Amino acid sequence: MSSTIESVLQETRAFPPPEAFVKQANISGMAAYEAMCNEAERDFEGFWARLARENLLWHKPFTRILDESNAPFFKWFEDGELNASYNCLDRHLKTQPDKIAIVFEADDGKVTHVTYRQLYEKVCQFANGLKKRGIAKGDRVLIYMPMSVEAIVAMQACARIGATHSVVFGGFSAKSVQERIVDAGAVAVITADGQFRGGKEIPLKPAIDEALAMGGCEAIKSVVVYKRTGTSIPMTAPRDAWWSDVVAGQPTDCEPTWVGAEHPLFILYTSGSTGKPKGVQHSTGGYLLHAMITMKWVFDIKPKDIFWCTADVGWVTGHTYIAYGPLAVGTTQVVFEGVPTYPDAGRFWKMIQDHKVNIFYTAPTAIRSLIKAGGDLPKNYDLKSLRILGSVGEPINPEAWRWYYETVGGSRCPIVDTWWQTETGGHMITPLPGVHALKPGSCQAPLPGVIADIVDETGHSVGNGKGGILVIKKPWPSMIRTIWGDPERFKKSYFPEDFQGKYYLAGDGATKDEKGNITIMGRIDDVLNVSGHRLGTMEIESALVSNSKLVAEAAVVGRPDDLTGEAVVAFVVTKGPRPSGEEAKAMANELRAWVAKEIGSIAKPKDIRFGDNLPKTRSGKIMRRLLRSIAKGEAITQDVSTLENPAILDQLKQNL
Ligand code: 6R9
Repeated sequence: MSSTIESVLQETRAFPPPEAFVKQANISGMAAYEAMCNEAERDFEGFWARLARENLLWHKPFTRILDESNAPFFKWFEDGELNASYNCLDRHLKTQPDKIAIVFEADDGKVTHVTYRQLYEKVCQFANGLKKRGIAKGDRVLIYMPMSVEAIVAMQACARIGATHSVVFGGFSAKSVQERIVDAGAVAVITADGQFRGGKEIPLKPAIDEALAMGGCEAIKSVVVYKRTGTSIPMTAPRDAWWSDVVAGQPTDCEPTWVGAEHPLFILYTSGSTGKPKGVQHSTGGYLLHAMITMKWVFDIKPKDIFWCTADVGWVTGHTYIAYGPLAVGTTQVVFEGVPTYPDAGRFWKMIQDHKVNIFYTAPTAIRSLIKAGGDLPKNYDLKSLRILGSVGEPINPEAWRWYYETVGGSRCPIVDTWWQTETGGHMITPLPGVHALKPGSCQAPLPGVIADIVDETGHSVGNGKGGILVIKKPWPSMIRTIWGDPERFKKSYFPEDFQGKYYLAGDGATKDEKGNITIMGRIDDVLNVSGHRLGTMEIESALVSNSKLVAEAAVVGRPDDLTGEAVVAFVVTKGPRPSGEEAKAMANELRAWVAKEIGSIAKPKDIRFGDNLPKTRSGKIMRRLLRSIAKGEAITQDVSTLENPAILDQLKQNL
């Protein structure tokens, strides 16, 4: 594969949008884009205020736009009042009640349609049920659900009553759930008995029981369980209740709870450079605004479009581009329970064909695995409905880009390579389908109103043709408001003193080419990107070291991986003698299972190496750069003269 990658990397063609596409686009042509950028430059606040008035339905209009008085704790539209669920559902009741909101395809292929009116009624009933169970405005509710209509209903119902949800991906362990319940101070959990993925049944509720038994979760007074698999599970009365009982007899209307624009709509945990995940807190008004405008600008959404984002609602992509954005703009979207390779690697293409999907949004890791599992399969399906393709989560290598463009998109569909983060709330840097000539592998240009730049360590712009640190120089409405319960860490992580606390530090390195196109080079902190999932190396190290029976010390680094982008490599010093041969293999497996239990399967190290020690300087610092070279299998060219014990390098080079 690497030789093809090289040949494509030299690909210098640009892919301009077809004339006909430009004509119909919501942002039509470069002049239109530049006019919007200029408007934002001329009157930054006026620009965002105009969009907020045009897109959102306000219960009480805002009079203040941006409040910078307590920077970097910025506030947007603060004195305005609205409700996110009202903005996603009620607004469609008069205009398009019978339009399909969700086409749900289950793992086994069963399809269910839910109209906007039906979704509204489900959300209202569940919201009433939550209220009856004592959940109120400001409460935090943890959601641990399979991909389902009910997961969306749960999020929307929380929003409707002003409760702040915190969705935890179903692949995370009981321990991770417990930590998040404690950190968020949650009072209720919404979960399911289990889920189906790839023909297999995976339990969910047992992890909740386990988490709640760990202690620190005494505030949880209610656990609502949606029955998905029907496998019998223990229910603890009166704490646990079935979803069907919670909604039984509840009215199908529920007056929305109006909240201030800054009211926390949700907290979503993500990995940072230290061991403890960060609870990224988002607002209601600014967040929803960005979800809506990016649906219109980036996905060029039109009333008849069928939209499909393949993310899980446990990630930010599933929040903005499943649970909120598509509903707020009234689109029909596909929601999928299963995995791309079941029953075979043609599943995505069959679903695009069956549901006549127009806009398809997925991750490079899925694209790469589908190329590997069946690069010719898309040709067996009718994919002519496709109009736009999207990519998110990690850099897309030009090889995967070209396959996506040609084989999936028939060389007809613009690819929007959208750079953004849990913290940014929505797309930030991306080509626009009716504006930019595409450059494979590059996210190219910031959205109007997003003031992105690449700077050096002193905060000076590097200019075209150079690389540096990606920053956002002005606040934007959907930005992270704080780290839940840790404002100091928020300031330190995102508005560091290096830049006088003025710029938002994204944590990514990037380059600008001669034309100013931005290309992301990857994280500059200790965060890995495995299959588009963010994992902190420190988080995995702490998980390993918490196995005090086996592990004395551990260091974790990333290594490039053809399929997953990056792979986790762990270097471990054991408590007992260094294992070798079969014993080492068995111990590596035991440690992998341990990490899966501590964090979740996605964090399992692909490769574990054992050494009598780790390479350290005489002052005791682990030389991670050396470990990265060893992990990659590179020759060591670094100076090792400051190493305490150079002999251990040979031990660590040994693959099991
Ligand atoms: C939405 C999401 C954020 C990190 C980000 C960056 C990487 C995301 C990318 C991309 C290159 C893209 N990333 N999109 N890198 N090109 N189009 O993924 O959020 O899980 O918080 O991850 O993902 O490194 O900093 P999140």
